[in-house]
Order: sequence, then structure tokens, then C-alpha cells
Amino acid sequence: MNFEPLQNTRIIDAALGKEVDKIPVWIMRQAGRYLPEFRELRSKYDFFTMCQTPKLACEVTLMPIKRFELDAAIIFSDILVIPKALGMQIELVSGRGMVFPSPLKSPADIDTLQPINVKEKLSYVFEAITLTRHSLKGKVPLLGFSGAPWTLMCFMVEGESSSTKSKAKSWLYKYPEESKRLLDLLSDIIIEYIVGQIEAGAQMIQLFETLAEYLNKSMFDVYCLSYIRKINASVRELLKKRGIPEVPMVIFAKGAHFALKELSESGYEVVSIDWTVSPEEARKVMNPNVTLQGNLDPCALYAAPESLKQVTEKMVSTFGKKRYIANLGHGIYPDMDPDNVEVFIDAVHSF
Ligand code: 1CP
Repeated sequence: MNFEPLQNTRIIDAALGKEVDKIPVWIMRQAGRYLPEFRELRSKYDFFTMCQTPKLACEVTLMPIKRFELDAAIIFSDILVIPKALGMQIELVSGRGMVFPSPLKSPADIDTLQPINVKEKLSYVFEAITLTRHSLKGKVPLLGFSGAPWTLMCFMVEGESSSTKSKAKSWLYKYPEESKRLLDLLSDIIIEYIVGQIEAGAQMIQLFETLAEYLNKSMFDVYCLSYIRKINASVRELLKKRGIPEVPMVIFAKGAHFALKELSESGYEVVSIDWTVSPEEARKVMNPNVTLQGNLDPCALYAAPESLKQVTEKMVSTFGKKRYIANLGHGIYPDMDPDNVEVFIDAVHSF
């Protein structure tokens, strides 16, 4: 595919360990609900209709890019497009979040998931990526993403938000082999899905293992890390086989403070850390050949501009300019003030 050359390569350069003129910055969930222009458009359409309509997904992806000096765009979509593609019904219910009316109740339900051709079933994401790449005209790189297997399994088994994830965790204890069967099935789809996004024009990929924080180290090793590794290796292998150039990959395993070293040796160019990990500790234990991403406590965006500026400056000075991408330690919340997003970005860039 023919796209315009990239004008801002900071994020890609930082991911690959090259020098940068300024520290690159983007924000997890930057295209969402805290923006009035998003809420306005969202009032006219159902959430998944927005994801499934490339023109709308493109428009939302560009919203934060028009407003702020961000160094990357992230395609507007959701990690739950995969369970949806497998035939599960999902509704975004106001006040309850994502609700699956018929979650997986026992391992027998794994067989109700429909076998899919990723290229066809998720073609709307690929089309949105290609359209957005063209619309960006090379201004900043476009990131693609996917949920990781354990995080997706959690949603598919829990059915709605839960503070303990005890239903999904009970599967790991009661049905370890069947859980692995489900995680394997999801991994195979995720691999094709990521390759499809890269083929469509995604210039960096982030894998979200957001719910890693519910597991201990030994469970994480078996039910997350092995799949995180496999996905990385298989994506690269498939890209090579199909003659598609590789792109940097980011792993964000929220709460996996016990596995920083392992994550930094799992094949990803970038490891994203949450705010509970100190930059010094992360640099000390992690492979020096990976780039770190993160990790401002999202709630710092509630601070007055001057103190937000100070905590941001402290963070970036501790990480340093080399092998670093500034971000929050998790997604931005809907009630945050867009003006403070600008304060955060400026504080990073002027360091
Ligand atoms: O910048 C962006 O907003 C890009 C698009 C994006 C991404 C990267 C969305 C849009 N969702 C995600 C990832 C995602 N979705 C994750 C992993 C990252 C994280 O932990 O923040 C998770 C866990 C989800 C699942 C999800 N989607 C939830 C939470 C689940 C629950 O408990 O109900 C919710 C509420 C959504 C909806 C959603 N996804 C995205 C947006 C903008 C919204 C809100 C839509 C709305 O209310 O109008």
C-alpha cells in the first residue's frame, strides 16, 4: 500500500532505541469520552456502529490529533471486537459498562464460539486503519492494538464488570486445560488480527493485558506470559512469511510488577508500565535493550496545571530521554479536563 512518508518518527525511533529530538508522548484512550467532540458524535451512534464504520472510526482517531501535539494516533476500536467476531453478543450499557448477556458459563461453551476468518470478520478494523493512515498524511504514526488472551477471556467469562474476576479465575483453578484451550484459540485469532492490522497500515502495535493485575506470578507465567511471547514470535514469523515489514510492538501488562524482567525479554521493543512501578526500579531490573513507556498516574490529570507540570517533569527526568515514550500508566478517565492533557504533553515536549 502507498502511504505518505512519516513526518514525525519520534515514537518509532524511541521504540527502536534511536535518538530523539523530544521525548515522544501519546495517551492511552486518547480518542475517547473526555473529548466533547467525541461525546457529540457518540450521541448519534451506537458504540460498536462507530467501531464498525471506518469513516467514523477514522474521524474519532483524528480528534485528539487535531487538538494536541501528540506523537501518535491510536485507531479507534475496542479490544472486545474479538469476542464479538466470535459470535458473542456484547452491549455497552450506561452505568454498567460492557455487558455480555450470554457469557461463557462452562468449558462446553467454548464450542459455541464460531470459527472465523479474521480477514473477513474484522475487515472493518483493517479498512479503518487504511483509511486513517491516508487521512493522517504522515503527520504521526498510527498505532493498532489488540487485547491479550487472558484479558479477553476474563470479559468473555465474567460477562460484566467484576471487582474480583472470580468467575474467570475459577476457570484457571477448576479447568486449567480447557482454559488453555480457550487462550490458545484466542491467541491464534489475535496473531492474525495483529498481522492484518500491520498489513493494513498500523505502524506500531500495543497488546493490552490489562487484567494481568488479578494474577500472581506463577499464574501469570502460565496464563499470560507464555501467550504474550507466542503472539510476538508468531506475528513476526507470519509477517516474514508474507513479506510484510515488521513494526515495533508494545506490551502493556497492567499490574505485572512481578514480571518486569520477563516482560522485557519477551520479544517486544517496548514495555509499558503502570504508575505503581518506579522508573528507577524498572530500569534496574529490565533488559536495557527495551524502551519503557508510561507511567503517570492518570489521576495526576486532576491536579492543578502547575503541579501536573511538576509531576510530569519529575517523571520524564527520571526515565530520561533515551529509550522512553511518555504516557499515562493506564487510560485517561472520561471526566478529565482536555486542557490538562495539553499541559501534560507540553511538559513532556519541553523537557
Ligand atoms: O484512544 C482510544 O480510545 C482508542 C480506542 C480504545 C482502546 C485502546 C477503546 C475505545 N478501548 C480501548 C481498549 C480497551 N477496551 C481496553 C484495554 C485498555 C484499558 O484497560 O484501558 C479495555 C479493558 C476495554 C474494554 C472496554 N471498552 C470497557 C471497560 C470494560 C467494562 O468493565 O465495561 C469500556 C467501558 C469500553 C468502551 C469504550 N472503548 C473505547 C471507548 C472510547 C469506550 C467508551 C465508549 C463510550 O462510553 O462511549
